[in-house]
Amino acid sequence: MKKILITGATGQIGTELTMKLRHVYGADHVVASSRKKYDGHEVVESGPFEVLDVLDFDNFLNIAKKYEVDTVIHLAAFLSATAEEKPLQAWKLNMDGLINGLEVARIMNTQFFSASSIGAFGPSTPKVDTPQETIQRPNTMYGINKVSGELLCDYYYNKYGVDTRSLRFPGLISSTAMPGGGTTDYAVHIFYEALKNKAYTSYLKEDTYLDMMYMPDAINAIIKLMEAKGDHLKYRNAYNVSSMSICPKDLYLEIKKHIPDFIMDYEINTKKQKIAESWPDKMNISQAESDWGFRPVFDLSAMTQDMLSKLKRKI
Ligand code: VAH
Repeated sequence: MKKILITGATGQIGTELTMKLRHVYGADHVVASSRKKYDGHEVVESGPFEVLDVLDFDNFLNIAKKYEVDTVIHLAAFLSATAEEKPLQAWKLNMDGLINGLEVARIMNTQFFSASSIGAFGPSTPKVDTPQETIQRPNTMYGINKVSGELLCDYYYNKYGVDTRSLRFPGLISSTAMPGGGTTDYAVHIFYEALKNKAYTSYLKEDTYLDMMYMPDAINAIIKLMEAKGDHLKYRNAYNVSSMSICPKDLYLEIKKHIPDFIMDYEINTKKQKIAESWPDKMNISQAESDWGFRPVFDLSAMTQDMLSKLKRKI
């Protein structure tokens, strides 16, 4: 990967990924883009930046040509909770944006990364030890977008030879950028509330298990996948990746070890609870481990310690 275009670069994954890739490959090798130019944003100030609405195919292609990119990392999308509130807009952004990116990758002969999710699974998927290949009948617009996106990536690889690569992300926890409109966002907000108010009200039930991962592990997984030899990759639609399966109570008790008077209560958001309950509790990640050496390093304890120390400095 030496000339990279990132869409959605000011989002939760995009912010941390852009900064890491600029550190690894050099700032001028990483073109960040997002729908708006947020003046002062580290991604805008630290290297090449373009305003790009991924629904504008001509602009998408022109930017790829302008910088002669060899890699497109497509992150611009609505997350699960927002997609459930605005299903038609989500279909348009998540699907038309994705196929525009795939078309740019086909025309420019670039590598192509897109983000799938545990949301690509549904209520009939095995909840524990969820296989790499299993039933995928999600009942959310976001999940339908993710399954369709995975099938499109397979299609572009098999029909046009586009070097598509993707990860089924769990909930991602970052100290850098806030999440936007996800069902798993509680796992970020709880840290801020614990530090600021020593209290948090969870919108998910205490025993709602979901796969989660600390953002540094997610960023390293993207880089490792993109640098892997193509013939090592059995799956071009997406790989299961995760580093922990936790519930709100687990996270509360771990934070409480550092902030003893931290308290948590519950006000269940039935829409988000329903989405969360349709997803697996714990995915099997062995295919990612064997095909391209996926190795997360942060468990719940290490993540909590790092998040709290980083956020203390930030708040
Ligand atoms: C969401 N954070 O909650 C995203 C992610 C696994 C969840 O796809 O929608």
